[in-house]
Amino acid sequence: MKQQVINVINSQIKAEEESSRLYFAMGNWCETQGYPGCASYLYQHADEERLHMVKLVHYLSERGAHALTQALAQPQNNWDTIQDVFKEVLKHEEYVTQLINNLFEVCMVEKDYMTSNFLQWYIQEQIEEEATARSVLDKLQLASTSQGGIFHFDKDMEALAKQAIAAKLQ
Ligand code: OFO
Repeated sequence: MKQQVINVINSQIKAEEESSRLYFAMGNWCETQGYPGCASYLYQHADEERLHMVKLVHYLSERGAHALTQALAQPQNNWDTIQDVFKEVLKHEEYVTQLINNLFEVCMVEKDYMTSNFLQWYIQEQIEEEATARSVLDKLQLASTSQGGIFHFDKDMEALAKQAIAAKLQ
């Protein structure tokens, strides 16, 4: 594998692990603020991001390269409102999409077609993750306008978390 491709995959490994820690910190904040459903949802999202990281690590090993276990940035730990949390989830997923696009571009320039093929899974995942983040934010904005809306929103997030966990076990 070309060193340039190995380097960008290693950067993505770090980014996925940092995403996992950011969502974990968000889940923890939700748990302390009385949003248990949002906490479950964000904790399971943190687990998913960790799996995205592990998938890249195994890919490098399969190709005879070495994935690095790296020092990570301290994530944000506090937010003013639950709306701020989910606005940031969407912003973060859009940022990850940029990273995946750049990664794909490097593979094309380096003519690493195997890696670009492998990255299709991540491209598809980003379409889904951005769409989910947008629909969660829409629901939250709607819920914020009615009395008791946030309580029901939190229950819906619990259900979403359960669905995602059940889908993983299939
Ligand atoms: Fe939420 O994204 Fe990983 O890849």
